[in-house]
Amino acid sequence: MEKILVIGCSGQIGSELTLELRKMYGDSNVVATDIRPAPADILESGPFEILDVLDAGKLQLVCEHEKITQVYHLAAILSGNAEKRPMPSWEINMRSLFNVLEIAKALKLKKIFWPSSIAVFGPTTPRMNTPQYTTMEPNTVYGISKLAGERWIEYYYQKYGIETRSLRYPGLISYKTEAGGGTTDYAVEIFYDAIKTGKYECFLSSETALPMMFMPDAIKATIDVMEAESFKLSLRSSYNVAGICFTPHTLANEIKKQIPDFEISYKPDFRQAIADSWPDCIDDSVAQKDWGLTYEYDLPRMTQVMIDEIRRK
Ligand code: NAD
Ligand code: AKB
Repeated sequence: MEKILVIGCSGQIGSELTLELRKMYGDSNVVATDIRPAPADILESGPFEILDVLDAGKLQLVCEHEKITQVYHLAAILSGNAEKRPMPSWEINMRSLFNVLEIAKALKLKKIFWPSSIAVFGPTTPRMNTPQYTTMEPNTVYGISKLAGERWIEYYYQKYGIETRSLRYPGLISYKTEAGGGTTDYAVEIFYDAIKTGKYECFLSSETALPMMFMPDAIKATIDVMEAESFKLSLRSSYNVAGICFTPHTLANEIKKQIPDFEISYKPDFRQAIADSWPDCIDDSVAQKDWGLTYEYDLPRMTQVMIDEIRRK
């Protein structure tokens, strides 16, 4: 019997992944936690606890009391917010990971999921079809913490046999919960503003290409890599997952097909430099080969669902 702990259940990914895990493992077998209250559907469907992942003592007590076997550790400070508060963000991103890994070692937990990001790449990385193995010199606090985290999860696998699993998510696009302070957030905000006001002022320039992924594809990839048999995984750092690559200009044109009067303007801010250091699109052939990564959503299909669902909200 698996018993799962989700850390950061109230965020953009956690608010959807928790419900999907409850469908798979049973509502009472997925314990949702966050430092802030959870959305109503998480509170109503199963156990929830307020938990600061930096409190290692409480984290261990929850894992022991609930007889946890797997952890999905989603709490982090994302790229844009981390640049505003470098040291506290480093502390949250790194110490939380060590707390989870040390408890996994002490309690012999079966599996840990910890997400990495395209932020592990930097200005010296090839931007087009960025390979799985390449130059990685991130120049953001967030990117440095993700690259260090990748090294540490591989270390805990090799030294202590902990089944660590990870994906380098691109920017994630979803309609349930707002994005949490990243550089790719424009691709979520644009839909809300297009529907509410018919206009959007983008904080990246029109031709800034970035890899993105629609949330249902990200949730499926997360569960697939966690469910994959151990021998199929050829790497224990983190898998490239590519999704869809587009610029703000391309996305705006796609939205105009549904909302013809939609207008976009551009006022790049500090996040432009972050985006400029990240790939345009990445190569995820290793994930395809090892555990069969696939996608359902291309740009037109994702745009249609985003507009329909946000209108419904
Ligand atoms: P988010 O900011 O929406 O959610 C993170 C959650 O963690 C929040 O609900 C927050 O309250 C919680 N949290 C923060 N500090 C905490 C603490 N000390 N203790 C407990 N909970 C705490 O982030 P997200 O978009 O859901 O991202 C989840 C993970 O995926 C992060 O590691 C992030 O780096 C990674 N990721 C996200 C994206 C994306 O586009 N959303 C892309 C790449 C990687
Ligand atoms: C961010 O923009 O910080 C995140 C990410 C790509 O890691 N969405």
